[in-house]
Amino acid sequence: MASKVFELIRQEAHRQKYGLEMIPSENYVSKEVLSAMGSILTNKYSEGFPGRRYYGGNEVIDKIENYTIDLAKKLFKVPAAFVQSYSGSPANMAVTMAVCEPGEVVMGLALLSGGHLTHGAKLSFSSIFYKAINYDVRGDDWKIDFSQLESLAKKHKPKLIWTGTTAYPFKLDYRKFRRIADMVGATLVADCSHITGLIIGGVHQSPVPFVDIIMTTTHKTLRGPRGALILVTERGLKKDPEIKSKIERAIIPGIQGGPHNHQTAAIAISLEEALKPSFKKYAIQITRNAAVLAKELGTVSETHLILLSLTNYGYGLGYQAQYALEEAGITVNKNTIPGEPASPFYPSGIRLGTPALTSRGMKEKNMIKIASWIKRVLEEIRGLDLPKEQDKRKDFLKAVKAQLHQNKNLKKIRKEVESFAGKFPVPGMD
Ligand code: DSN
Repeated sequence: MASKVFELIRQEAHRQKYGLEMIPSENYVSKEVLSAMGSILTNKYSEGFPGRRYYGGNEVIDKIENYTIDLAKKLFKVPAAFVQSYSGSPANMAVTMAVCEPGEVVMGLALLSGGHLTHGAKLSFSSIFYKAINYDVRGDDWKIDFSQLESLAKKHKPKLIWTGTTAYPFKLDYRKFRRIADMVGATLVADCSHITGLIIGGVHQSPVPFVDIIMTTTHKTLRGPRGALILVTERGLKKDPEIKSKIERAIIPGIQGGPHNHQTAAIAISLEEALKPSFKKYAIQITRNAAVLAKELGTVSETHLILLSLTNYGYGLGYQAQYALEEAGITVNKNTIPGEPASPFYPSGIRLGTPALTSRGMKEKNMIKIASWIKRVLEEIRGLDLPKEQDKRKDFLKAVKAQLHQNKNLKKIRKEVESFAGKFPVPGMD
């Protein structure tokens, strides 16, 4: 009898096809990427690096890893690449271990300003084992506060400065970060996980001329399998000639054991895909779609994502919007907004984006339609008296979900969304 898991995978495939995937860090991979991920390469142990393994039988695995490294160097135009990190967080840990001794100062954008956990958030390794200092975005325009960053850097003399965001709808100016890093002698690292596809497509400035090290996940705008790349620039090699061996030692034995060879092979395929001219068109369309969607929702986006404040509906209601949109077949995530007036668990915004929709071939006119559904859903929850965290009811989230699940208007929107979404092919499925 087939495992129950296959029926669950079928249900998830249905959700991915008949819904609108708008979490900006998600995407659809190609059939070829899926095939490599589901291949016999998962059977092999290969601790170490090509030509330097602890196990026999790695002749082919060495070729796969070397090929992936070569593709990464070619795509990003860098002299060194490491492809074994399981995902973004372990890759950021490896970079931090390679650059800093425990207890040294790392600086990154605060989580509540749209940074990442591993850039110095409380409870993450980055502040447990290192001295983490966070910079913020400005309260008025939500853009990075470079004057605060400069004064914090001068005061705390960080060994490492992160540039990188997870909920930031504006372009980054790497030159400004470089200037500050140089003032204090810090290693500048770009975590461009969210925007890598945009960089490759030429719609965002490349960090390569400005930073020492780059970390990117491979599964967001890059449209590959889950995984990560660590890249070292010419500038980075000059700053620390030992950096390559430090990164290797941090990956293994520092953090990881055997690499996931099926994942490495799937990354190689996604890098081949990103090297094709069609990828540039894809990146351009992502940002065009996001700009139109943002405008329709009354805000702006210069990238692939939109951070929408819902304070005009009430404080801390992001979860209500997330659940209501989910009932309508639209997947987004609740998110804090800069200067969050409520709490990280019950934040006042939602985060949404266009990479996955663009992979299905959707264009600007489709964004106008999708924005109209989102606005209808938000209007619908405005009119409902949903249970709130402030009610101090233990089961208030369950009660919100139950009430939204009964809602006829949301069901009606869901039908429209399903019929619309079902018409667009899904890479890897259709
Ligand atoms: N979880 C990722 C995101 O959604 O942005 C960041 O690691």
